[in-house]
Amino acid sequence: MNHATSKKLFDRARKVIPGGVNSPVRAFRSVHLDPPFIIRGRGSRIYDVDGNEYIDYVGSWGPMILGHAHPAVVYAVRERVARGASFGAPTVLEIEMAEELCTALPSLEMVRMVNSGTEATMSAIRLARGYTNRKKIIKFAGCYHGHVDALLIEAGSGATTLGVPDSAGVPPEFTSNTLSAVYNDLASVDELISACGQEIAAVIVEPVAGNMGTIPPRPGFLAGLRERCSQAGIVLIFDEVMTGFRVAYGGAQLLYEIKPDLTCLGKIIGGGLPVGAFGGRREIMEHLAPLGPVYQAGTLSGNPLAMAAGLETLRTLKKENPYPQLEINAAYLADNINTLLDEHDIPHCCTRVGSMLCTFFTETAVQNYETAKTSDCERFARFFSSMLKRGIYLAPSQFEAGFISAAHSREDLDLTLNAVKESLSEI
Ligand code: KE4
Repeated sequence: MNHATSKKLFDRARKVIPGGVNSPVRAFRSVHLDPPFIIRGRGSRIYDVDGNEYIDYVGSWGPMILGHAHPAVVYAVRERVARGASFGAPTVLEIEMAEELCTALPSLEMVRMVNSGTEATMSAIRLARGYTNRKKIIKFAGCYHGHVDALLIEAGSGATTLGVPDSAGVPPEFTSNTLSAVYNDLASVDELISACGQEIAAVIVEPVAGNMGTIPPRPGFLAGLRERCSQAGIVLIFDEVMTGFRVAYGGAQLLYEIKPDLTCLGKIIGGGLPVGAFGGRREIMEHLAPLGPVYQAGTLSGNPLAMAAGLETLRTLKKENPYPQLEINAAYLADNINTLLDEHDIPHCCTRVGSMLCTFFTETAVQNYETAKTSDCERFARFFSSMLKRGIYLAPSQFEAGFISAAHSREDLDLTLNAVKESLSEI
């Protein structure tokens, strides 16, 4: 594959953008490559400036569940932008989005739109503290909730990929109220609650962890969190930025039948445009300004273009219900990758929930951050590189999830499996 133009653009980008990227994981550092510069996408494919075509399993890190440039979404945005991009005033679209989210997610009585998943979790944390008048927050090592100061403790995703799970520039005072528990380990939560129970405002959790690779919740884990939070008056926050409308139309809370007190959303609900949202029980949400004492705001929150793209995406998902086929396709891909790894005697742990999946290069059963970190990241890098040169665009980090879209065909999956077969003999 020729990447000459991408390399020139990357050199140019690095002169004016830190690391040449606007989000660290895009820099491909942990896979020791320069990133291709993408010029367009359609369906399951993306295309770079050198004319290379890839089957895309990143999907903009989750939003593109319908595939790239879905005609209905493109039309919705084009039609909306012609009427003006933003007004900083209430619009009908925001009501329609709020109603759609509250209908889809069992626990949502009210919702507030923001512009990113980070804003959603930052706001939900502040709201939980304002509602309970408590300070401490429990998060789980390896989970990533955006780059919120207080949550950059043992953070996953790019923070782990780059080896900075605890970021510089965050004063200890900002994280002194953040407690770190072990994912899938209720005993680690019990220890923290028995030590600080009455001081804990919230537990925030990815109901399916997608930022230390993909790690499903063990049976009883989420129910155990629900029970403990209810008993201790702690706000249970499901960070469904990734899982919302991904693992089911009603998110992980529908799939696992757990009702959190607050939910954070993003990615899919914007259809590829900048968006986030947080919502939950009315009595909590009514603590938000302008009704209550917890301040939160945003110039472009509920932006008409993002609402148009997001609403069209959700309406298409509801109308076409791709989830059964996504399950079949993802299982087909994951099961065959597992078989190929077995045949090549390569230590591995394949994980999946719905159409989010991951291959860890470790013989350890991956159930939390520590076991995820036993994966051979250099072998992952070799695998990534082999797949990329065969036209398969995976997430450029062992500590990320891969995604299948409704646009991925069986042919795409078989081409991918052929590339896996060839790559595994190289790594
Ligand atoms: P954003 O601020 O990036 O929109 O969302 C932060 C966030 C919050 N919660 C969860 C569960 C998330 O997965 C994310 C962001 N996900 C990463 C990918 N693992 C975004 C990719 C990136 O950082 O470039």
